[in-house]
Amino acid sequence: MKDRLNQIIQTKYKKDLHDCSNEEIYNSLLCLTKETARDKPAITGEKKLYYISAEFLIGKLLSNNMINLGIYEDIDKILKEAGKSLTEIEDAEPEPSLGNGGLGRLAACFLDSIATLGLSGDGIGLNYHYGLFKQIFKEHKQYEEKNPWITDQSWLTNTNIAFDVKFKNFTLRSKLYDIDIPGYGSGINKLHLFDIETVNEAIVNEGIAFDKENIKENLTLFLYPDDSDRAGHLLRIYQQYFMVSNAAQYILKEMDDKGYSLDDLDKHVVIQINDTHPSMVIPELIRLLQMRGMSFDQAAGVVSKTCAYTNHTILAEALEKWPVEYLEEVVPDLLPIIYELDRRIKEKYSDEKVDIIDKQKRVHMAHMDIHYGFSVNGVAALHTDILKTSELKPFYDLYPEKFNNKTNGITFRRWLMHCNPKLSSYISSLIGEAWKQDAEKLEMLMQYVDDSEVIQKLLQIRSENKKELKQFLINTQGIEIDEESIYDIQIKRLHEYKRQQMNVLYVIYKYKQIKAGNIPKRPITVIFGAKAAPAYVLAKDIIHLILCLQELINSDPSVSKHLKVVMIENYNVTKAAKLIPACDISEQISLASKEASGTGNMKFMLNGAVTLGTLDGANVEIRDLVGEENICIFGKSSEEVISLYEEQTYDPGKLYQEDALIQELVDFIIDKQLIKIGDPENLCRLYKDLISKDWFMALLDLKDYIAAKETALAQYEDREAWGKMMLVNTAKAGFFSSDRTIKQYNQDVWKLNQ
Ligand code: 26Q
Repeated sequence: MKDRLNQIIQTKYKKDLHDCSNEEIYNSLLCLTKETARDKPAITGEKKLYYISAEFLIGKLLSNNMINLGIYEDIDKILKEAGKSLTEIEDAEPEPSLGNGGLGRLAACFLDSIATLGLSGDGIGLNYHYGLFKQIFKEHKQYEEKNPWITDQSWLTNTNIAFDVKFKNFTLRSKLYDIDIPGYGSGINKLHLFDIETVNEAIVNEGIAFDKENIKENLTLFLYPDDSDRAGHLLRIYQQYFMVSNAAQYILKEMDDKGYSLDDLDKHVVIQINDTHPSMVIPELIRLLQMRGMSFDQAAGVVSKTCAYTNHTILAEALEKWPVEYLEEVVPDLLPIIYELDRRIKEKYSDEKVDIIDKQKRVHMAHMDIHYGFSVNGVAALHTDILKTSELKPFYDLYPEKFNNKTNGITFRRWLMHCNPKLSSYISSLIGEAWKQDAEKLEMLMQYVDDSEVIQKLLQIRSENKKELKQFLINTQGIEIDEESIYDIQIKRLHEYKRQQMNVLYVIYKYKQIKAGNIPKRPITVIFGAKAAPAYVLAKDIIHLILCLQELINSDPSVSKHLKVVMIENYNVTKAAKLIPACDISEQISLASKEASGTGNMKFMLNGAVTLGTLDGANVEIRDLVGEENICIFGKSSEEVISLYEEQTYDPGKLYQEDALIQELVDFIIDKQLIKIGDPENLCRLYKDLISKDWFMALLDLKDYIAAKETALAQYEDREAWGKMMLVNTAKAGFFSSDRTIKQYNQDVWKLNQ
């Protein structure tokens, strides 16, 4: 390894390792890692999975690829001997932001597990040049900039594969780039990212503004650019169709290359449709099969046995319904097929709720997936239950056999071995290395639950990780936090249903308490990290409030000794990996029934944080695993929330009027101290929304939340007992390995290697 690295460095830079800059070492390691992957066998099989997704939030790849290829430790040692630090070298790697959040990160974890389990399965998506925007804070507000990640040397490998994709008014030629996905101790799968030949990075102006109508040059520039107007929606349809047409052509090409008959498509191919973004793959495949001489009946039949759909959301506004008129404008060739698919459903079922095309001439993408796919799954037990009993009930009544649950998971290679090396090696010193292949073995840690030496060591590792995070925040944001304080962390996309605003109201509560002389036993650091969609007004108002409070509190010496607020700028996968191992309290406080699963909750649990959460998504399963005494649960249940929506009786104005504390906290949003720091328009709008609408019921659970958080903070003072909770959380996290999730998908849905 050492010789090869030196050779690469010599050829590239004509110097020795210890004279190289971190960037030069990074480029050399990139080369070495790609080369090592090339020497590993491709994973093959009679049947192959294609995981089609508009998002793959892969994060930085260097360390993870080295871990999976089994060269991480050698390289780490070689670098240390030359006086270099791998952590600093990693800083030179740009992070691709090819996803928004959970759904995209899940796809990346799945690729890791699919390869690790030796299953033949590739990802197919788009090669966004600027990905999701980079978040910048200016004057306490979020601004968006492009996030370029494709440099001369990158993980992308050029292929010679290209297809034509025909739109209404023009045809675009694609260009395929591949990224190797090495499994941990196994072979290689691929992530296929399609691009357009004619993409033009130069058309992006200030921020992330660009001509939305210039499809030939903009199609692969950004992930979901602002979709608040018609041009934005059309661009999104262009992207989706471009992705799935390439995917379908690629899949059929591989069938041909392997000499399989298209009649047997379902025996050799399974397609997982990641939310509805790739749903047009169904009509597109039918169209292509018809062009190859198959009848509509046969094509629809075989495609239905090939496609499976995963639902990631219960928020009605996030379910895609495209006006027929939009599809007409972009992909007229698909419409006769969609009309026919819809006609067959209308002929068979009289219930309008299961129509594909509704009375307002909108195509319900999820409905098409359910009728013409063989599997529908939710992403946590509670979520799947809600789909069956309420959101998708009419479909469950028609096809109970299609519905199944696959509780999400995370790859332990990235979310423990890489991000928390100290905890990882301590675990191995206690129970051996077998947990790395079989995560359920972490349960062996339970034998140490009463061993105070082990508990002390866990507490010590946590405090070392907290010191590292403190240094990171000094370096990156110039904010100094108290390493002895309790680190309370909420990191996820900004959305009203996730209720960052409720956490903010807690911060206001604590601020007021401290001002009134009720000093907490120990300082508290409340950390947020969140991007808001550029056109999501209230989400941006909440960010504004957090940034204003950060200034007010951190610059008031009488308060900042006891309470600090940190809003992480440009929260991303790399930052998550630094925050999670240092966390004491994991905030998972969505309105019950609204968070399909959550996966951050699993990452925190695995690293030994204690969850403060509602009984929502996978929190329910976390509670079942760790037991009530090792988690802090509060708030109304999903049943109660669902009935409140049904009865339409929730009235935040009443809660505000009748409860002095709620009133005092909400009023502070427009207190003159904050108005002086911030923008009255943003603060007033948020204030008004909370007392008149509060669609995600932050005020409903607020008091319960404050009480639960106070209890958790008090529990923290019994360090030994807290250390035990940490141990139980890590020990019981094995279930949330994405290896388990993928084994279940394979057993119940994909049936590869059988
Ligand atoms: C839809 C229409 C128009 C524009 C954008 C979209 C859009 C984009 C992204 C809709 C949804 C998404 C992403 C959804 C997502 O990340 N869902 C999360 O998926 C995770 C993995 O299953 C779950 O853990 C989270 O609970 C869920 O919120």
